[in-house]
Amino acid sequence: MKEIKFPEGFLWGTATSSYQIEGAWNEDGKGLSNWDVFSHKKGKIKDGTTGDIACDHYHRYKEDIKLMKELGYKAYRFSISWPRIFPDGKGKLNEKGLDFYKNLVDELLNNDIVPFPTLYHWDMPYSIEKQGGWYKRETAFLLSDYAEKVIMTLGDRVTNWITLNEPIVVYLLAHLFGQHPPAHKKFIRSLVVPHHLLLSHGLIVQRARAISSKLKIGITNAFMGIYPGTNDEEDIIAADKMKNYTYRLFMDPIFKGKYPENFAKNFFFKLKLKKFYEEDIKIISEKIDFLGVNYYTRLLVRKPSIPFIKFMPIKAKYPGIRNTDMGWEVYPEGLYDLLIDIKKEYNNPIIYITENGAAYKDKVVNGEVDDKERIEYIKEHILMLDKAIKDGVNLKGYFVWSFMDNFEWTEGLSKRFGLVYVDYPTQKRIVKRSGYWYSEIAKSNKLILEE
Ligand code: IFM
Repeated sequence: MKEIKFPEGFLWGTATSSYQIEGAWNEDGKGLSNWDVFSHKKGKIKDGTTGDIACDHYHRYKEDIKLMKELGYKAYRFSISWPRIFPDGKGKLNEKGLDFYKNLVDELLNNDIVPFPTLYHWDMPYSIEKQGGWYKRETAFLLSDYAEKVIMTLGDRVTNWITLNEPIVVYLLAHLFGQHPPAHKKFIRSLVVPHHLLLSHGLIVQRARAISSKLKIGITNAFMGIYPGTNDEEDIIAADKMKNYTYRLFMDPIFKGKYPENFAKNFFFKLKLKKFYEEDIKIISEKIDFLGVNYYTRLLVRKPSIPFIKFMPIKAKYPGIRNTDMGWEVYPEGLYDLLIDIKKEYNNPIIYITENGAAYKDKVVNGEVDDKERIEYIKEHILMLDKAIKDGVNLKGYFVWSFMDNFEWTEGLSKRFGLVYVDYPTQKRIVKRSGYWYSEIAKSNKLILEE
């Protein structure tokens, strides 16, 4: 047996998000969200499900937190639904919506679980989307008004706050590839979307600082390992370009106060933001306390022989490749490489891995779920955390995506990421083998390897 000990106080948690678990989509004064409307449209969600009920967490949060406590998970990352608090995005506040999160936080604290709320995990009031959503600069201010209200209410009990979850997904999947609401494919119009998202992030940081100097505030970005598909010079350059258009786009403005070269040079981008650029970039680069890293897999990149196309992501193919049920390659080394990259490139920030995990086709057999592959996946990634910490990465915690199976956006309820199995028809929770296994790590702060 080999034991790997983690630094004192390392936070072992789990993560979820509001639309994916809460249900209660039209209860207690909640307003319609972009995802309510989108998931109700025919053909948008692959298995035809919606988040109307999802895990019914809105009604079952006490039971869910009790289970977290029994399992010894130390922290819980959840998100707050903007339309639950401001049904129209602005104006009248819905007290009952705010009460839900007050009660949730109290329940967590009473159970010694550290709350890690995210203020924006993709569900926005539908009225805001209709009025132009992220194309409009005003949305950044409205999101920060809502966030300020929430932080003012809960900031005496909640220290750690995450502004946005994976803004890159909002940019690419919702505005460029047409897969998430508003399901647009607008190459030029969408160029302002990253900027407005980042602006909302910066504004929230400023508002939080004004509320209390004790608060710790950060952003969660999505990362993939991005590697050249071959050793050819052209592919190496293509991979670097892809980094500019993906994660550096949401890192450089915050950490370096500027956009990556290729993006900043874009004529339309410059034209649209000319008036506000200088003022905004100062807000965006307001110092943060930690970076949230979401990591699942890697991509290989080639330079295609098509004119004007600078890079083309391709999927790895090799004998023995292991893919999850999302079709994502299992590549734990990518997490280590990424953490080392961030350390070098962005001056060794404090990092939490705010999401990492895998979907598999889980089956309940005799009341149990034996998900060996998920244990392997998580174990291999935790080993990379240990390696990164030993190499000086400032890593403070790790959150498994997800605490329980939930609504996986356009995949619906068919993809299961949880440590806890949800039997949707009965809403029964069944702790998977991985859930018990992770419990040992969280309780002991050690990973024990059988040799
Ligand atoms: O379920 C999502 C989550 O909402 C954001 N990060 C990736 C997860 C798995 O796809």
